[in-house]
Amino acid sequence: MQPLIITVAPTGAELTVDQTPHLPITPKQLGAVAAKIQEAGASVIHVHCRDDDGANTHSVERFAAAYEQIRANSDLIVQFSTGGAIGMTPQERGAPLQLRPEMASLTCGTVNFGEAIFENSFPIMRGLLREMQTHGVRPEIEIFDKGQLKNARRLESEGALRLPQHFNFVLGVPGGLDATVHNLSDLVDNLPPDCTWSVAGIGRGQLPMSMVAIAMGGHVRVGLEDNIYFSRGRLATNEELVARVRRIAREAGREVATPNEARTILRLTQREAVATGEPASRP
Ligand code: KMH
Ligand code: ZN
Repeated sequence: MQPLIITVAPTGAELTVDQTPHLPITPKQLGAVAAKIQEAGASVIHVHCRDDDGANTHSVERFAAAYEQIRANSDLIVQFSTGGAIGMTPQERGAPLQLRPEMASLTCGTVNFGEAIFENSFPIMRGLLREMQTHGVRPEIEIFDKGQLKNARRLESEGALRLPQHFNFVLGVPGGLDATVHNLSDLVDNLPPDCTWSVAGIGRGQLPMSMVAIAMGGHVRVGLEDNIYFSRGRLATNEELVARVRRIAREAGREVATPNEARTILRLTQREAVATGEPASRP
């Protein structure tokens, strides 16, 4: 089996510092967390930004500062969120792509999200994919529900999305598929050819989904964006969640991927040809 890629989503858009003191908010805090999670075994960081008060922001300046701090403190693959927070415009969500991170998330369809709607119509998805292509950014396809796999294939057939890519199954969001072994295995069975995959189980689904993915040969996303508890009633840090997955994987005979090994597995060693025609190297 391939080495295990552990992605960390350390912050997200839904949590507040009142819910957990371990949420990295500022660029400096994100840089410090990046060093700790890489040391613990992570190879990818999924980035959301906040302002100093903890409010969600997708400002290019804030992402630039976060990117700089993460780069200064780690060699992690940096993946920006284009999902942002509920209520952000598609333009806001796509603006930080001009900073040319190696990857960015792309949710492949609209989904209920608790009491809200996480909107990803075809025009929104096509627009974000165009921005990614312009800036040489590789999409990670986020799947919250099974029909979203079909949406990805439609985008491919239109030429808006090049496959194979890396898919992340986000399971357990109220409004999306539950975090069950059956659902995960069904999604994996319906993955387009040659694609790699990871699973992000929400809340108490995070640990069992990670264990199943380790056994199946897939990859794992952990982090406070998806789950703030280490065990019942005990708040987690991002690095503790990584370290636990690494321990379990090692017992199961899988070592974790270094960031460069993850780049090879995810075929990130060569950037997408950017719109100017020149393939660009990593920053
Ligand atoms: N905060 C959610 C509405 C992504 O990062 O691409 C969307 C989200 C997905 O977190
Ligand atoms: Zn996210």
